[in-house]
Amino acid sequence: MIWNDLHSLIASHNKFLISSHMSLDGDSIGSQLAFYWYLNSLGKEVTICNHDAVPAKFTFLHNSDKMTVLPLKGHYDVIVILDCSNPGRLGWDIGSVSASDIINIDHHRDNTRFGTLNLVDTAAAAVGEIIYDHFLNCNISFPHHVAESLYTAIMTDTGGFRFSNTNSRILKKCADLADKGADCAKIYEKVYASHSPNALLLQARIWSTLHFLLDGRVCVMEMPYSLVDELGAQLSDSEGMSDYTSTAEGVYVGMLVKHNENQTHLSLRSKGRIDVGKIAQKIPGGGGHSNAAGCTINLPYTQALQKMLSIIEKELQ
Ligand SMILES: [Mn+2]
Repeated sequence: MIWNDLHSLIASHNKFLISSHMSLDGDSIGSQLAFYWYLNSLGKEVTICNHDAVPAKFTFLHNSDKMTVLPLKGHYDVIVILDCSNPGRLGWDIGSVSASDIINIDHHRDNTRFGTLNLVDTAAAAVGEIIYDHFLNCNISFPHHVAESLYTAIMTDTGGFRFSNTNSRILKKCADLADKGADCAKIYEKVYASHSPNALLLQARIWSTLHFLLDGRVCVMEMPYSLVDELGAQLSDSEGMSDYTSTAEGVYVGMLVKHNENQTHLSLRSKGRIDVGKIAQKIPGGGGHSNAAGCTINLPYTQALQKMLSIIEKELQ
């Protein structure tokens, strides 16, 4: 029984490092903070360290100020990796930390089971849901700020309860989290309705690049990374823009393409039957969910886009 294995592994160790993927999102932050509270409540020594800082819209979450960025310092008994399908997405070398165990908790179906203990539930809407299940299974009661972290994790990974992973099970769990103190309206406002003026200016510039390709079946928005600094915005201010690209009628695949001179990152979105996770996997290091995925191509924008379009064209045949 995996819950018991997790429980006894935690019980027999003291120093823990928690980390997640590059470009932190609501699930990676919320689940890290919930696990941080959990390990602390068991009297463990816990460090959270990630490649990237917490985006401003998530800093309302309790203990988000405890989330540090690289470099890693010190020795750890156990590394807990959350919401990360493979170590390559961490942005740091997992081999450089001599921990005896790696706990891998994730819901990505392309997870490589890189841990010494793997808790991968591809049916879960978010890692926040898996951690909540663990708390329920072990009869662990938690303070309201943990309810808010878990609710934030699930809300963001369901696209604000709009994606196809939203169902009665998820809504019931989120209702329970509201009962346990999660302030739904506050969390919505912090995450989705609080923008800096520069963030909106950045989004306006990205909107202005919108165009359709492959007979209207593909929608593209693009952004040079330099635009973020130019407008005094944050990279995370472009997050969520990719979701709009798959909303137009007739579009099968949408993408937000961020690029610098030699490298291009594509955030792919789809509705229904087109599996962008499989499309992203055609690029080394790429992957994700069926309707939301991403990959990085080491080519300038125009060439990278061409490469992706030829993959999509075959997929749409
Ligand atoms: Mn997730």
